[in-house]
Amino acid sequence: MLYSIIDALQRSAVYIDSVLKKCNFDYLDSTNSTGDSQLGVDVEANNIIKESLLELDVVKGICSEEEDEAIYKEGLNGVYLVAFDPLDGSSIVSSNLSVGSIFGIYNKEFSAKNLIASGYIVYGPRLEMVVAQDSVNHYIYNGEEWRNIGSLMLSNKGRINSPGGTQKNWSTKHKILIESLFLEGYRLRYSGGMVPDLHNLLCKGGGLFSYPSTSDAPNGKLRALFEVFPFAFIFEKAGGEAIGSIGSLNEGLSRILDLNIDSIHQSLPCFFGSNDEISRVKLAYK
Ligand code: AHM
Ligand code: MG
Repeated sequence: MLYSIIDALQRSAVYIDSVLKKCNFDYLDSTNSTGDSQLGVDVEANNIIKESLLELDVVKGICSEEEDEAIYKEGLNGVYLVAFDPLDGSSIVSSNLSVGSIFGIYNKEFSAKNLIASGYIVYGPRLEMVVAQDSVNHYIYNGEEWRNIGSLMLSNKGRINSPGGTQKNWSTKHKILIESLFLEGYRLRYSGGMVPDLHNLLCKGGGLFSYPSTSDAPNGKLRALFEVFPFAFIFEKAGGEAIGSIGSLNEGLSRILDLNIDSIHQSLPCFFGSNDEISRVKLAYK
């Protein structure tokens, strides 16, 4: 059953990849629910994924970063809900950096505990897809078909540091944490697209990606349903961890997949990484 959803997303990926190769990257006059300006290609990618999912009998509903509300199908037996960010990295697409699509597949309800599979597509020099269920499978498209090239697993400790958010707005404890990793020899890798940045961590065996609470964005930037929950699921299945918080950071950081959200467009501070780096984050934020 899940296979038909993955198949639809793979077909959408090929289509969106061809659109990205041809289109311009002009902004429209419209904004999405979070208030972000929309590119024509954001809307086009959204329509491609939305239409390919809604025509499947197994899909009960969808929810997209580019739509105000979730869309439910009436009177059918589908049980799966799919939440997706159709084109993540709008701010870097015009400079031809890699961008992606992110998706989470939920059983009956859009809540972290009901997430049963998730993944992302990378539109880069190669078209790639990663799907996490029991393990994390890595596919590449060779121009004709998708090939599974193996599974992704994180080491206990990595060497990459990918720190998001405006640095002048970081808290002191966050600055100390990030600086301590650099002083130990971690290398900076941050493109501004969470798909290529987190994919790089997964392919290179680990490290830390952070998008913290900042003075200008106390709830972080990245959205729970469309970006954070799917990657939390992937990192756990790859042997790593993902922690974050809803609301006040005074309540501390918790496992992201145990968190409950109040609205579909909610954002939260988040940390993804190997076990060693996540232990350091917990200590730094204690
Ligand atoms: P988008 O959905 O508008 O593209 O924003 C999400 C992106 C993530 O891919 C990335 O990690 C983050 O925004 C980068 O933000 P910043 O430029 O503040 O570092
Ligand atoms: Mg996004």
